[in-house]
Amino acid sequence: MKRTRAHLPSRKVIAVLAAALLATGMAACGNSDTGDGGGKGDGKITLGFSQVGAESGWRTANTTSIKESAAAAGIDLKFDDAQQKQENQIKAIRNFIQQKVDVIAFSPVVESGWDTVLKEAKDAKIPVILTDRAVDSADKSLYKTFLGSDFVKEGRLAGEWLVEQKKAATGPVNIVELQGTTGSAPANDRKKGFAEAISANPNLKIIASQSGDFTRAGGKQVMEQFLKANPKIDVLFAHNDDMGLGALEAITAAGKVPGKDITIITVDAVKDGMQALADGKFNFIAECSPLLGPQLMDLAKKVHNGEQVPARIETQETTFTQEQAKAALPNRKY
Ligand code: GYE
Repeated sequence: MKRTRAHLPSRKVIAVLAAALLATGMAACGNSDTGDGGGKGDGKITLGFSQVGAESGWRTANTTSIKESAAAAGIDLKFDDAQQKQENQIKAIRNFIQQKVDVIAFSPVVESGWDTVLKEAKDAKIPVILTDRAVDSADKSLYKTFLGSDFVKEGRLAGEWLVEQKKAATGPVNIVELQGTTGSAPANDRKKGFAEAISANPNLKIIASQSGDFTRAGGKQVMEQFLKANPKIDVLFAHNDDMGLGALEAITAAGKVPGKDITIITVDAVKDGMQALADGKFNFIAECSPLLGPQLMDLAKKVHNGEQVPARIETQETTFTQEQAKAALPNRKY
């Protein structure tokens, strides 16, 4: 009894203190929420990011870069994986708007069909950053900036290398092309840049071109079809390493030597691709960097603060031959 009685007043005190603390906390929360555009109230920027999926080595490295950079920059990241479906991305963006995140960033799986949801974000006054891939919206005020590679240039660099390699060819050089995800910016642009470059030599002909959806399984399956339908294939241009790696299996299974019987050109330069290049199975890679995280976090802070940012920020990239891949591999981060 004595003990209970002794505890009663202090319990009351605790209850009063707790109520007081709660009230202060809520007030603080309310204050910073107004300043934060609806964040959690802890002063941190909340970034909603809708990722395409996990279709390739490039994508995995990109996701890691974004997660690590958000943590390092003290940004509260809400990450959503759309499993390569536009409808999932639209849903994720609408959720971010409802949650009143401070900034939305996303890598659009395809180029078209974004105007409505982007307009919704704009009406909610949430700035949007395009990461990695572009949209074809005519209204450029729907997003603040686009951070990513020049995919047309990557395709062109791949094509120019081939033109140089085959400059002595006297007969037709048969090329097959593994396209990325249908309707995606990298598939559209790499196709365009490559076609433009190889038009310099009429001997270079694309005899088949189909999507392998940027995956290894897709690359293997489509390459099998190409090999069945075309007895003479001299060159494979794959829009990413993963499809090229999948195609290696199909080529070997067909009794051909990749890198010798068939010249293989890819894009990305992720570790597995670089290994295939160093091993002589690939012949050339146009680099596409997935390490967009640090720049994205920097941009998120700037647009949140209302600072002006450039409308387009291009990633710096290079190309690799077999010898250059051997030299670069030991220090390759992804
Ligand atoms: O090349 C490919 C990935 O959008 C640049 O998407 C990216 C591309 C990359 O699946 O591997």
